Amino acid sequence: MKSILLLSLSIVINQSLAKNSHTIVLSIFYNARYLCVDPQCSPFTTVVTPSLRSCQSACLINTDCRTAIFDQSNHQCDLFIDIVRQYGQMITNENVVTMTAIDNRQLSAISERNWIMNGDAETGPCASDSSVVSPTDWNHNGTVTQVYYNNPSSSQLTTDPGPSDRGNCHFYGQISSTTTMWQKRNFTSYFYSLIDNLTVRFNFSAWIGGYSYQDDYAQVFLMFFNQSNQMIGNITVIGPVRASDRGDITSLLFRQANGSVPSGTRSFETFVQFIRTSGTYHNGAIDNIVLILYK
Ligand SMILES: *[C@@H]1O[C@H](CO)[C@@H](O)[C@H](O)[C@H]1NC(C)=O
Ligand SMILES: *[C@@H]1O[C@H](CO)[C@@H](O)[C@H](O)[C@H]1NC(C)=O
Ligand SMILES: *[C@@H]1O[C@H](CO)[C@@H](O)[C@H](O)[C@H]1NC(C)=O
Ligand SMILES: *[C@@H]1O[C@H](CO)[C@@H](O)[C@H](O)[C@H]1NC(C)=O
Ligand SMILES: *[C@@H]1O[C@H](CO)[C@@H](O)[C@H](O)[C@H]1NC(C)=O
Ligand SMILES: *[C@@H]1O[C@H](CO)[C@@H](O)[C@H](O)[C@H]1NC(C)=O
Ligand SMILES: *[C@@H]1O[C@H](CO)[C@@H](O)[C@H](O)[C@H]1NC(C)=O
Ligand SMILES: [Ca+2]
Ligand SMILES: [Ca+2]
Repeated sequence: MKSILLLSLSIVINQSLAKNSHTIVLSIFYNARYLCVDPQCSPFTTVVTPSLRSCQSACLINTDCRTAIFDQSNHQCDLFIDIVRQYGQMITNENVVTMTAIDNRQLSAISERNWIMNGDAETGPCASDSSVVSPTDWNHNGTVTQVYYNNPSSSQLTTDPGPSDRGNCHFYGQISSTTTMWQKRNFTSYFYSLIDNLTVRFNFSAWIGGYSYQDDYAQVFLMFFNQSNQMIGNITVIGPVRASDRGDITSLLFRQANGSVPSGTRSFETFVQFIRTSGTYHNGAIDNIVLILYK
Protein backbone atom coordinates (compact mmCIF):
# COMPACT_ATOMS: atom_id res chain seq x y z
CA MET A 1 0.00 0.00 0.00
CA LYS A 2 1.00 3.58 -0.48
CA SER A 3 2.61 5.42 2.35
CA ILE A 4 0.38 7.86 4.15
CA LEU A 5 2.75 10.05 6.10
CA LEU A 6 5.15 12.62 4.88
CA LEU A 7 8.69 11.68 5.87
CA SER A 8 9.48 15.21 6.74
CA LEU A 9 12.86 16.85 6.85
CA SER A 10 14.73 13.60 6.37
CA ILE A 11 17.92 15.23 5.23
CA VAL A 12 19.24 18.71 5.51
CA ILE A 13 22.22 19.64 3.42
CA ASN A 14 24.28 22.70 4.00
CA GLN A 15 25.96 23.55 0.81
CA SER A 16 28.14 26.52 0.28
CA LEU A 17 28.47 27.78 -3.24
CA ALA A 18 31.94 29.22 -2.95
CA LYS A 19 31.68 31.40 -6.01
CA ASN A 20 28.88 33.49 -4.58
CA SER A 21 29.49 32.67 -0.91
CA HIS A 22 25.88 31.78 -0.38
CA THR A 23 24.52 29.33 2.12
CA ILE A 24 21.72 27.19 0.88
CA VAL A 25 19.73 24.90 3.13
CA LEU A 26 17.98 22.20 1.20
CA SER A 27 15.24 20.17 2.88
CA ILE A 28 14.23 16.92 1.27
CA PHE A 29 10.76 15.44 1.66
CA TYR A 30 10.36 11.84 0.50
CA ASN A 31 7.02 10.59 -0.84
CA ALA A 32 5.83 14.16 -0.98
CA ARG A 33 4.77 16.36 -3.83
CA TYR A 34 4.52 20.12 -3.73
CA LEU A 35 1.03 20.97 -4.91
CA CYS A 36 0.36 24.52 -5.89
CA VAL A 37 -3.12 25.73 -4.97
CA ASP A 38 -3.32 27.98 -7.98
CA PRO A 39 -4.31 26.24 -11.20
CA GLN A 40 -2.01 28.60 -13.07
CA CYS A 41 1.10 27.33 -11.32
CA SER A 42 3.56 25.60 -13.53
CA PRO A 43 7.25 24.81 -13.16
CA PHE A 44 9.55 27.37 -14.73
CA THR A 45 11.87 24.61 -15.88
CA THR A 46 11.34 20.91 -16.44
CA VAL A 47 14.31 18.68 -17.12
CA VAL A 48 14.93 14.95 -17.12
CA THR A 49 17.80 14.14 -14.80
CA PRO A 50 19.42 10.76 -14.17
CA SER A 51 19.08 10.98 -10.40
CA LEU A 52 17.71 12.81 -7.41
CA ARG A 53 21.19 14.19 -6.87
CA SER A 54 21.33 15.81 -10.31
CA CYS A 55 17.86 17.31 -9.82
CA GLN A 56 19.20 18.81 -6.57
CA SER A 57 22.13 20.28 -8.44
CA ALA A 58 19.87 21.70 -11.12
CA CYS A 59 17.99 23.58 -8.39
CA LEU A 60 21.13 24.70 -6.55
CA ILE A 61 22.78 26.25 -9.59
CA ASN A 62 19.61 28.08 -10.58
CA THR A 63 19.30 31.37 -8.71
CA ASP A 64 15.53 31.39 -8.95
CA CYS A 65 14.89 27.81 -7.83
CA ARG A 66 13.17 27.54 -4.45
CA THR A 67 11.33 24.24 -4.83
CA ALA A 68 12.12 21.18 -6.92
CA ILE A 69 10.17 17.99 -7.49
CA PHE A 70 11.88 14.80 -8.61
CA ASP A 71 9.65 12.00 -9.85
CA GLN A 72 11.53 8.72 -9.34
CA SER A 73 9.32 6.84 -11.78
CA ASN A 74 10.15 8.93 -14.87
CA HIS A 75 13.10 11.01 -13.61
CA GLN A 76 11.34 14.26 -14.38
CA CYS A 77 12.75 17.18 -12.41
CA ASP A 78 10.52 20.27 -12.09
CA LEU A 79 12.02 23.50 -10.77
CA PHE A 80 9.76 26.17 -9.29
CA ILE A 81 10.36 29.76 -8.27
CA ASP A 82 7.68 29.26 -5.60
CA ILE A 83 8.34 28.87 -1.93
CA VAL A 84 5.93 26.20 -0.74
CA ARG A 85 4.09 28.37 1.73
CA GLN A 86 3.67 31.14 -0.84
CA TYR A 87 1.29 29.26 -3.06
CA GLY A 88 0.75 25.71 -1.99
CA GLN A 89 1.19 22.71 0.25
CA MET A 90 2.78 19.27 0.40
CA ILE A 91 0.73 16.20 -0.38
CA THR A 92 1.67 12.54 -0.03
CA ASN A 93 2.84 11.05 -3.30
CA GLU A 94 4.66 7.71 -3.58
CA ASN A 95 8.03 7.82 -5.39
CA VAL A 96 8.13 11.58 -5.57
CA VAL A 97 10.66 13.72 -3.74
CA THR A 98 10.21 17.42 -3.09
CA MET A 99 13.15 19.61 -2.19
CA THR A 100 12.85 23.09 -0.79
CA ALA A 101 15.73 25.55 -0.83
CA ILE A 102 16.14 28.30 1.72
CA ASP A 103 18.87 30.67 0.76
CA ASN A 104 19.92 34.26 0.61
CA ARG A 105 20.18 34.51 -3.14
CA GLN A 106 18.23 37.45 -4.53
CA LEU A 107 15.35 36.37 -6.67
CA SER A 108 15.36 38.12 -10.02
CA ALA A 109 11.60 38.54 -9.77
CA ILE A 110 9.28 38.44 -6.78
CA SER A 111 6.75 36.36 -8.60
CA GLU A 112 5.88 36.10 -12.22
CA ARG A 113 2.54 34.66 -11.27
CA ASN A 114 -0.67 36.26 -12.37
CA TRP A 115 -2.55 36.78 -9.11
CA ILE A 116 -5.92 36.96 -10.88
CA MET A 117 -7.72 33.63 -11.04
CA ASN A 118 -9.08 32.90 -14.51
CA GLY A 119 -8.19 36.35 -15.80
CA ASP A 120 -7.97 34.85 -19.28
CA ALA A 121 -11.46 33.26 -19.32
CA GLU A 122 -9.93 29.90 -20.15
CA THR A 123 -10.90 28.05 -16.93
CA GLY A 124 -14.35 26.46 -16.88
CA PRO A 125 -17.12 26.43 -19.46
CA CYS A 126 -17.76 29.11 -22.10
CA ALA A 127 -20.98 29.97 -23.93
CA SER A 128 -21.20 28.70 -27.50
CA ASP A 129 -24.58 30.34 -28.14
CA SER A 130 -26.52 33.31 -26.69
CA SER A 131 -26.83 31.71 -23.21
CA VAL A 132 -25.47 33.11 -19.94
CA VAL A 133 -22.38 31.26 -18.66
CA SER A 134 -21.15 32.95 -15.49
CA PRO A 135 -17.37 33.30 -15.27
CA THR A 136 -15.51 30.63 -13.29
CA ASP A 137 -13.61 31.85 -10.18
CA TRP A 138 -15.34 35.25 -10.20
CA ASN A 139 -18.25 36.61 -8.18
CA HIS A 140 -20.74 38.31 -10.44
CA ASN A 141 -23.90 40.36 -10.66
CA GLY A 142 -26.00 40.18 -13.82
CA THR A 143 -25.39 38.34 -17.04
CA VAL A 144 -21.63 38.76 -17.49
CA THR A 145 -20.61 35.72 -19.52
CA GLN A 146 -17.54 33.72 -20.36
CA VAL A 147 -17.94 33.16 -24.08
CA TYR A 148 -16.13 31.58 -27.01
CA TYR A 149 -14.58 33.86 -29.59
CA ASN A 150 -16.40 33.75 -32.94
CA ASN A 151 -19.78 33.59 -31.16
CA PRO A 152 -22.16 36.01 -32.95
CA SER A 153 -23.61 37.13 -29.57
CA SER A 154 -20.36 38.69 -28.39
CA SER A 155 -19.12 39.63 -31.89
CA GLN A 156 -15.39 39.23 -31.10
CA LEU A 157 -13.67 37.14 -33.73
CA THR A 158 -10.28 35.49 -33.31
CA THR A 159 -9.31 37.41 -36.45
CA ASP A 160 -10.15 40.82 -34.91
CA PRO A 161 -7.30 42.86 -33.38
CA GLY A 162 -6.56 41.60 -29.85
CA PRO A 163 -4.04 39.61 -27.80
CA SER A 164 -1.96 37.00 -29.61
CA ASP A 165 -2.47 34.66 -26.63
CA ARG A 166 -6.24 35.12 -26.51
CA GLY A 167 -7.06 31.41 -26.19
CA ASN A 168 -10.61 30.27 -26.86
CA CYS A 169 -12.76 32.50 -24.67
CA HIS A 170 -13.22 36.00 -23.27
CA PHE A 171 -15.71 37.84 -21.03
CA TYR A 172 -18.59 40.02 -22.26
CA GLY A 173 -21.65 41.68 -20.79
CA GLN A 174 -24.25 39.47 -22.57
CA ILE A 175 -27.58 41.25 -21.97
CA SER A 176 -27.71 43.22 -18.68
CA SER A 177 -27.40 46.97 -19.10
CA THR A 178 -24.84 46.98 -16.27
CA THR A 179 -23.14 43.83 -15.12
CA THR A 180 -20.10 43.23 -12.93
CA MET A 181 -17.67 40.54 -11.85
CA TRP A 182 -15.09 40.69 -9.09
CA GLN A 183 -12.66 38.62 -7.07
CA LYS A 184 -10.92 39.32 -3.80
CA ARG A 185 -7.78 37.42 -2.88
CA ASN A 186 -5.28 37.45 -0.06
CA PHE A 187 -1.61 37.82 -0.76
CA THR A 188 0.36 35.13 1.07
CA SER A 189 2.31 35.95 4.23
CA TYR A 190 5.58 35.60 2.36
CA PHE A 191 4.90 39.02 0.76
CA TYR A 192 3.96 40.95 3.91
CA SER A 193 7.39 42.25 4.91
CA LEU A 194 8.30 43.02 1.30
CA ILE A 195 5.08 44.97 0.82
CA ASP A 196 5.43 46.80 4.13
CA ASN A 197 8.88 48.00 3.14
CA LEU A 198 7.49 49.57 -0.02
CA THR A 199 9.64 47.50 -2.30
CA VAL A 200 6.81 45.86 -4.19
CA ARG A 201 5.33 47.26 -7.36
CA PHE A 202 2.41 45.98 -9.38
CA ASN A 203 1.74 45.66 -13.07
CA PHE A 204 -1.94 45.49 -13.92
CA SER A 205 -3.18 44.98 -17.45
CA ALA A 206 -6.04 43.74 -19.61
CA TRP A 207 -7.26 43.67 -23.20
CA ILE A 208 -10.48 45.66 -23.35
CA GLY A 209 -12.83 46.50 -26.20
CA GLY A 210 -16.15 46.06 -27.92
CA TYR A 211 -18.07 45.82 -31.15
CA SER A 212 -17.90 48.11 -34.19
CA TYR A 213 -19.40 51.62 -33.68
CA GLN A 214 -21.38 50.46 -30.62
CA ASP A 215 -20.20 52.10 -27.43
CA ASP A 216 -20.87 49.22 -24.99
CA TYR A 217 -17.73 49.20 -22.85
CA ALA A 218 -15.82 47.58 -20.01
CA GLN A 219 -13.39 48.83 -17.38
CA VAL A 220 -11.38 47.21 -14.59
CA PHE A 221 -10.61 48.48 -11.10
CA LEU A 222 -7.89 47.33 -8.71
CA MET A 223 -8.10 48.02 -4.97
CA PHE A 224 -5.84 47.07 -2.06
CA PHE A 225 -6.94 46.23 1.49
CA ASN A 226 -5.07 46.04 4.78
CA GLN A 227 -5.20 43.58 7.69
CA SER A 228 -8.47 45.10 8.95
CA ASN A 229 -9.97 44.83 5.48
CA GLN A 230 -9.95 48.61 4.97
CA MET A 231 -9.20 49.88 1.50
CA ILE A 232 -5.83 51.64 1.37
CA GLY A 233 -3.96 53.53 -1.33
CA ASN A 234 -5.42 54.56 -4.66
CA ILE A 235 -7.97 52.84 -6.83
CA THR A 236 -6.35 51.93 -10.14
CA VAL A 237 -8.60 51.94 -13.20
CA ILE A 238 -7.80 50.55 -16.63
CA GLY A 239 -10.20 51.34 -19.43
CA PRO A 240 -12.81 52.10 -20.46
CA VAL A 241 -12.08 51.56 -24.14
CA ARG A 242 -14.79 53.42 -26.06
CA ALA A 243 -15.81 53.01 -29.72
CA SER A 244 -13.80 56.14 -30.54
CA ASP A 245 -10.65 54.62 -28.97
CA ARG A 246 -11.13 51.59 -31.22
CA GLY A 247 -11.82 53.69 -34.33
CA ASP A 248 -15.22 51.93 -34.46
CA ILE A 249 -13.42 48.66 -35.20
CA THR A 250 -14.37 45.47 -33.35
CA SER A 251 -11.27 44.81 -31.29
CA LEU A 252 -9.61 44.41 -27.90
CA LEU A 253 -6.93 46.98 -27.02
CA PHE A 254 -4.12 46.53 -24.49
CA ARG A 255 -4.36 48.76 -21.42
CA GLN A 256 -1.99 48.74 -18.45
CA ALA A 257 -1.17 50.56 -15.24
CA ASN A 258 1.57 50.15 -12.68
CA GLY A 259 2.31 51.53 -9.23
CA SER A 260 3.44 50.54 -5.77
CA VAL A 261 1.52 48.19 -3.54
CA PRO A 262 0.63 50.29 -0.47
CA SER A 263 2.40 49.42 2.76
CA GLY A 264 0.10 47.28 4.92
CA THR A 265 -1.60 45.57 1.97
CA ARG A 266 -2.81 42.04 2.71
CA SER A 267 -5.41 41.49 -0.02
CA PHE A 268 -6.65 42.95 -3.27
CA GLU A 269 -9.87 43.11 -5.23
CA THR A 270 -10.30 43.24 -8.98
CA PHE A 271 -13.66 44.59 -10.08
CA VAL A 272 -14.82 44.55 -13.70
CA GLN A 273 -17.77 46.62 -14.87
CA PHE A 274 -19.56 46.29 -18.21
CA ILE A 275 -21.86 49.14 -19.35
CA ARG A 276 -24.24 48.76 -22.32
CA THR A 277 -25.18 51.80 -24.36
CA SER A 278 -26.35 50.29 -27.63
CA GLY A 279 -28.63 47.44 -28.80
CA THR A 280 -29.87 44.43 -26.86
CA TYR A 281 -26.62 42.56 -26.51
CA HIS A 282 -23.94 43.96 -24.34
CA ASN A 283 -20.78 43.82 -26.43
CA GLY A 284 -18.31 45.29 -23.94
CA ALA A 285 -15.57 42.66 -23.88
CA ILE A 286 -12.38 41.84 -22.03
CA ASP A 287 -9.64 39.19 -21.91
CA ASN A 288 -6.27 38.51 -20.23
CA ILE A 289 -6.64 40.42 -16.96
CA VAL A 290 -3.22 40.22 -15.30
CA LEU A 291 -1.83 41.38 -11.94
CA ILE A 292 1.89 40.78 -11.45
CA LEU A 293 4.02 41.86 -8.49
CA TYR A 294 7.63 42.83 -9.06
CA LYS A 295 10.47 44.66 -7.35
C1 LIG B 1 -26.52 44.04 -8.79
O1 LIG B 1 -26.85 44.94 -9.85
C2 LIG B 1 -28.07 45.63 -9.63
C3 LIG B 1 -28.39 46.42 -10.89
O2 LIG B 1 -27.29 47.17 -11.32
C4 LIG B 1 -27.92 46.53 -8.40
O3 LIG B 1 -29.12 47.22 -8.15
C5 LIG B 1 -27.55 45.65 -7.21
O4 LIG B 1 -27.29 46.46 -6.10
C6 LIG B 1 -26.33 44.82 -7.51
N1 LIG B 1 -26.08 43.89 -6.41
C7 LIG B 1 -24.89 43.70 -5.90
C8 LIG B 1 -24.79 42.69 -4.82
O5 LIG B 1 -23.90 44.32 -6.30
C1 LIG C 1 -8.14 36.17 3.69
O1 LIG C 1 -7.66 36.52 4.96
C2 LIG C 1 -8.69 36.83 5.88
C3 LIG C 1 -8.07 37.40 7.14
O2 LIG C 1 -6.92 36.69 7.50
C4 LIG C 1 -9.52 35.58 6.14
O3 LIG C 1 -10.57 35.87 7.05
C5 LIG C 1 -10.10 35.10 4.81
O4 LIG C 1 -10.80 33.90 4.99
C6 LIG C 1 -9.01 34.91 3.78
N1 LIG C 1 -9.64 34.66 2.49
C7 LIG C 1 -9.30 33.63 1.74
C8 LIG C 1 -10.02 33.50 0.44
O5 LIG C 1 -8.43 32.84 2.06
C1 LIG D 1 11.22 45.36 6.42
O1 LIG D 1 11.50 46.36 7.36
C2 LIG D 1 11.50 45.89 8.68
C3 LIG D 1 11.65 47.08 9.60
O2 LIG D 1 12.51 48.04 9.04
C4 LIG D 1 12.66 44.91 8.85
O3 LIG D 1 12.67 44.40 10.15
C5 LIG D 1 12.44 43.76 7.87
O4 LIG D 1 13.53 42.87 7.91
C6 LIG D 1 12.28 44.28 6.46
N1 LIG D 1 11.95 43.18 5.62
C7 LIG D 1 12.45 43.04 4.40
C8 LIG D 1 12.00 41.83 3.65
O5 LIG D 1 13.22 43.83 3.90
C1 LIG E 1 4.19 45.07 -17.28
O1 LIG E 1 3.30 44.44 -18.19
C2 LIG E 1 3.58 44.73 -19.55
C3 LIG E 1 2.59 43.99 -20.37
O2 LIG E 1 2.48 42.66 -20.00
C4 LIG E 1 4.99 44.30 -19.90
O3 LIG E 1 5.26 44.72 -21.21
C5 LIG E 1 5.96 44.92 -18.95
O4 LIG E 1 7.23 44.40 -19.21
C6 LIG E 1 5.58 44.59 -17.53
N1 LIG E 1 6.50 45.20 -16.62
C7 LIG E 1 7.08 44.51 -15.63
C8 LIG E 1 8.05 45.26 -14.81
O5 LIG E 1 6.80 43.36 -15.39
C1 LIG F 1 -6.25 49.80 7.86
O1 LIG F 1 -6.52 51.04 7.22
C2 LIG F 1 -7.38 51.86 7.96
C3 LIG F 1 -7.72 53.06 7.10
O2 LIG F 1 -6.53 53.66 6.60
C4 LIG F 1 -6.72 52.24 9.28
O3 LIG F 1 -7.59 53.06 10.04
C5 LIG F 1 -6.41 50.97 10.04
O4 LIG F 1 -5.69 51.29 11.21
C6 LIG F 1 -5.59 50.03 9.19
N1 LIG F 1 -5.42 48.77 9.90
C7 LIG F 1 -4.26 48.12 9.95
C8 LIG F 1 -4.25 46.84 10.71
O5 LIG F 1 -3.25 48.56 9.40
C1 LIG G 1 -1.81 57.75 -5.22
O1 LIG G 1 -1.87 58.69 -6.27
C2 LIG G 1 -1.15 59.89 -6.00
C3 LIG G 1 -1.43 60.86 -7.10
O2 LIG G 1 -1.23 60.26 -8.36
C4 LIG G 1 0.32 59.55 -5.86
O3 LIG G 1 1.06 60.72 -5.57
C5 LIG G 1 0.50 58.57 -4.74
O4 LIG G 1 1.85 58.15 -4.67
C6 LIG G 1 -0.37 57.33 -4.97
N1 LIG G 1 -0.30 56.46 -3.80
C7 LIG G 1 0.08 55.20 -3.89
C8 LIG G 1 0.09 54.41 -2.61
O5 LIG G 1 0.42 54.66 -4.93
C1 LIG H 1 4.25 51.95 -16.11
O1 LIG H 1 3.21 52.67 -16.72
C2 LIG H 1 3.69 53.73 -17.53
C3 LIG H 1 2.50 54.56 -17.96
O2 LIG H 1 1.55 53.75 -18.61
C4 LIG H 1 4.46 53.16 -18.70
O3 LIG H 1 4.96 54.18 -19.50
C5 LIG H 1 5.62 52.33 -18.15
O4 LIG H 1 6.27 51.66 -19.23
C6 LIG H 1 5.11 51.28 -17.18
N1 LIG H 1 6.25 50.62 -16.53
C7 LIG H 1 6.36 49.30 -16.45
C8 LIG H 1 7.56 48.84 -15.72
O5 LIG H 1 5.55 48.51 -16.92
CA1 LIG I 1 -8.85 34.12 -23.28
CA1 LIG J 1 -24.63 46.12 -28.08
